[in-house]
Amino acid sequence: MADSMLRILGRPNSFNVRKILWLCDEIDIAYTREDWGRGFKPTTTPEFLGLNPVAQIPVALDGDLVLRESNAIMRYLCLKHGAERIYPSAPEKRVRVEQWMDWVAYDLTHAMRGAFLGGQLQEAPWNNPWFVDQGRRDFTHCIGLLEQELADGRRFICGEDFTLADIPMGLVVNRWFAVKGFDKPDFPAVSAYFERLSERPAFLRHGRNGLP
Ligand SMILES: N[C@@H](CCC(=O)N[C@@H](CS)C(=O)NCC(=O)O)C(=O)O
Repeated sequence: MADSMLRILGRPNSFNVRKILWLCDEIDIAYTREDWGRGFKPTTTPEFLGLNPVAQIPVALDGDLVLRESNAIMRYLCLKHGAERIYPSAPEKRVRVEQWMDWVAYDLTHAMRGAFLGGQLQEAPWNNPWFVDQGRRDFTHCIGLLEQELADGRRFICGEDFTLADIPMGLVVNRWFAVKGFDKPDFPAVSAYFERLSERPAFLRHGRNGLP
C-alpha cells in the first residue's frame, strides 16, 4: 500500500540519498522518492525544516517515524528488515562494518568536499584553492589505503561477503573514478573492486550510473 510505503526525500544524484536507494534495492524494500535538495525543492523551507532541522537530505519517512542521517537510516532499515546477511549482529563482525562506514563518513567525506565539491563543482566555500589541494591529497591517500587493504584479494571490504559497508565505499570508489582535475594513480585492486561491485544491479542503478 502506497500510504505505508517508505518515503525517501532527496534528489537521486546526492551521495547520501544514493546510499538509501541502493540499500532499498539491495534488500528489496519498496519505497517512493521525492525530489528535494539542490536544484529541486529547497531544504530550507519551514515544511522541510520541520522534518530535518539541519536542512539536509536524505530524510526517510516510515509511517510516523521521521528519520535523518543516511548511515542511521541504513542501519535502521537493516534492523527493521532483518538484513543480518549484510549487517551481521555478532559484535566482532558488526564492528568491521561500522569501522568502514565511519571512515567514509569522517575521512572520505571531508576529502571529497575539497576534491569534488570544491575542485570539480567549484562550490563555495569548498573551492578555496588550499582546501581543494588538501582534499585531492587526502582523497588520493585514502584510496591508496583502500588499495593496500584490498590487495590481499578479498572480494568486498569486510571479506568474502558483501556488507552494508560496501554501499558507502562503492559510492566513494565511483566518485574516485569520476573526479577530474588532478593526476590519479592507478590502483588495480580498487579497480577490481569497482568491477566486482558492478555485477550488482543496484550499484549500476544508483552508484555507477554515470553520475559522479
Ligand atoms: N551527514 C548527513 C549529510 C547529508 C548531506 O550532506 N546531504 C547533502 C546532499 S549529499 C545535502 O543535503 N545537500 C544540500 C542540498 O542538496 O540542498 C547524512 O549522511 O545524511
